[in-house]
Amino acid sequence: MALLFISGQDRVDEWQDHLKGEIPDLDLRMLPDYGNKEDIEYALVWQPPKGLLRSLPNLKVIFSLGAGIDHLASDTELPENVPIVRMVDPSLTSGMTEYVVMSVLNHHKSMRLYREQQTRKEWTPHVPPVTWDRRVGIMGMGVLGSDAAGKLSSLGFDVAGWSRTHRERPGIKTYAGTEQLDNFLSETEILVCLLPLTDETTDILNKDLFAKLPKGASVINAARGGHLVEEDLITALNSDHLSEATLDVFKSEPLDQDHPFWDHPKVTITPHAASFTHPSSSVRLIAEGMRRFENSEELLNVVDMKRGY
Ligand code: NDP
Ligand code: OXD
Repeated sequence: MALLFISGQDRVDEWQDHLKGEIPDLDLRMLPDYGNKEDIEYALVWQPPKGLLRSLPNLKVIFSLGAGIDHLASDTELPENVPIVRMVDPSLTSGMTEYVVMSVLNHHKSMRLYREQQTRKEWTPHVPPVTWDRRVGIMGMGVLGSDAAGKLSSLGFDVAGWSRTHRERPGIKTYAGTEQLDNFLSETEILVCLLPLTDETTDILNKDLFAKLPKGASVINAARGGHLVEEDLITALNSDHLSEATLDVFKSEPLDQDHPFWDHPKVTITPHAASFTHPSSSVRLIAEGMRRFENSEELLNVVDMKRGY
């Protein structure tokens, strides 16, 4: 079985070792010399060159190296009728939950202010509310949002979640659809975005949405840069309507050297590093997906391309 592997990362050797360890008879192909197009039956990819996947006549399944599939959906020439399986992996989920919990705690405990104060040798404590009086709102209650919501809730935070369809989660207030978005926002002090990037969610973090958050609220975007209207965030921070933002993802990555976010005192930046897909755990899911396909069993975590995620 030939699998074409296209990685956006520089951990190619690690991936190779784990793939071969998990699937010993795997015929692993990589760009640029991947041999006969006819041989390729599976693809495991991050940001493949546009049109490439469609040119593989015997492709059975596309595995996305990421949970998000916007890197594939932006290819207008994707093959029709080839299922896309997205990454749902415990290591990716726990990494994201760590990032969200860390960022929420940083906002909750005023860590940005303390870092600033330290540069002035200033000794001023800020008393946070108790966690059960701190309202955290998570946009996107899928695999990642639900896990983060559960962990934040067990730390005592007052957690709410917003999704497209209604989701019941024990101990979490849940809201769904555009009709319940305003209520969700009005009760959110720390907003976390974990939505997939689709036509409906592009530019969703904009000035109208920020205006619906209470004054002093903060924003954490760990999903995609395409969700955020960057200049609207800067305006909301400069006017003190929003207190701070932690951003892992950007419209254009790497973030341009001249971008105003770099020097903004209320912005914390990480370089699309909220979480990673670790080969040691995720190759098992790829092997399982291939096994399922070969045995005509139902594939798991297949993307609904009409819905966009
Ligand atoms: P899921 O598909 O499991 O969850 C998506 C959630 O978003 C669902 O709850 C869904 O609602 C909700 N949603 C989708 N569209 C809308 C809408 N229009 N309005 C309201 N809610 C909506 O995705 P994951 O949790 O696995 O991943 C989320 C995203 O996180 C990925 O798409 C990716 O872009 C990003 N990500 C970023 C990483 C990083 O390192 N920065 C790492 C990994 C992922 P419903 O439940 O009703 O379907
Ligand atoms: C993902 C990512 O989508 O790492 O998994 O961004």
